[in-house]
Amino acid sequence: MSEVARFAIRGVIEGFYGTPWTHAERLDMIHFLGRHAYNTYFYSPKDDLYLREKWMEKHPEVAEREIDELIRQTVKDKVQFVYCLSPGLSMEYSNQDHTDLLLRKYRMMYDKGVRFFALLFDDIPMHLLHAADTARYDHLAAAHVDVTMRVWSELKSWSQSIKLAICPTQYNGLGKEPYVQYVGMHLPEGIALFWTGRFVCSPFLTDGDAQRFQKYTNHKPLYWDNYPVNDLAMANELHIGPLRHRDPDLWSHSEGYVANAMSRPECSKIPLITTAAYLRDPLGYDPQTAWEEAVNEVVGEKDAAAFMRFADNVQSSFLNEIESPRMMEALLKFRFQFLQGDRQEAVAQLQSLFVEMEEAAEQLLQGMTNQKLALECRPWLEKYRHWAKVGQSAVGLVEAGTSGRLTQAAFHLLKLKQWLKRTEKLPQKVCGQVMNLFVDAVMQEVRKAT
Ligand code: LOG
Repeated sequence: MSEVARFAIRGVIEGFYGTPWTHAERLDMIHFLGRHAYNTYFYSPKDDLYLREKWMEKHPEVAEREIDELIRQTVKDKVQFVYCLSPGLSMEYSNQDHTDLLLRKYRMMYDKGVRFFALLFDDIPMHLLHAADTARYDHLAAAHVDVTMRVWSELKSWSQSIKLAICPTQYNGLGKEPYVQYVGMHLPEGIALFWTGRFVCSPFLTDGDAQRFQKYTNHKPLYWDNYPVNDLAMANELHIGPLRHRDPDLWSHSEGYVANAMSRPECSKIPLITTAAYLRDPLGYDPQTAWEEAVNEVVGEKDAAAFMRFADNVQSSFLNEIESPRMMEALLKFRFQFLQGDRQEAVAQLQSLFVEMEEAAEQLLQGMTNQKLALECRPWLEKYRHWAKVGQSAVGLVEAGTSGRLTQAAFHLLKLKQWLKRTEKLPQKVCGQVMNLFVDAVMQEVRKAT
């Protein structure tokens, strides 16, 4: 009988830069993960001081109590809680006191029942920082192996069933870069190695790359997929599109799959539901179907159709090559009809598209059932509404201009310029370049005519 296509670790990491989830959001997310057959939650917001900058210090009491509650929630929802520390900004790897401080924090979590830990060395300099370390180690990889092995042996003395994952400093590429190859080859297979694929944000994750990674590092990768996260340079993109381009056999060539989420938890749920569908049945996964189901679930029946209209234009990400596919199609059809067919009909159709677009925006802005989602999406919804106004003015201009009503045309041109100016002030990515191209084409015609 064939093996069930199942990733052993099906996780989400709160691993983004930016405002960490609130305690209530975290509890809700853990429950959500359990419901969608995820089995692991990695607690690692980059901006939680006590996990990174102040990794040596104990969590404040309030945070400690909240962590207790999170752990209890994970038990209820059958999700493993992974306690992650990122000590690399200041840790002296050769200093046993530092290792002891790290272990002290792990031990506090162990005493609360945590059995899965992670040591994250991402986003730190690729070289040794302290004189004591340069005296002791040849390179950063040797230091990381040494400290990891000391931590590992202590963890194992607490319980044989403890798990440990490492995020190497070089966490993307091919796996044969000297640092990661050294780390992989010197750590036992039982310690999992995070890898984001060829790039920090990898458009494709392939079976072939996973197999090569294993050959070079002697570890199956534990995928850290930087989708739907939208931090730093991606902050103007809202990643509510479905997961795409992850190979169907990845599960058999990896230790597991972990999605890095957005600091907007409600928005994150949409792509995370599609990801759950991929993790459940990688071969049968269909992004569009999974996406529609996810939108229905998170948005609710009342607003799902309007939201889908909006979301179709909010797909800017490294996973998606065609932005605003339906809008693009409609504009291409318009150009064809306008030049070759019934002009009036072409204009009427396009105008109703932009009117419906505005109606959808208004509906979503004025009162979505899922109010939290509405709040998180608001800047993108506003931008969407603005594009609808731009579109209506542009079509008005085309209509008036081609029928020789010049006063009307001048009015629409003014409106178009005003709306365009306002729209371009909003940095959120909505409609990709599709609307700009359309407006440019209209303006070019105006220039020709005057
Ligand atoms: C960080 C991650 C961040 C992500 C996307 C890893 C392993 N680490 O470049 O915390 O959310 O990129 O910006 C990262 O991906 N580093």
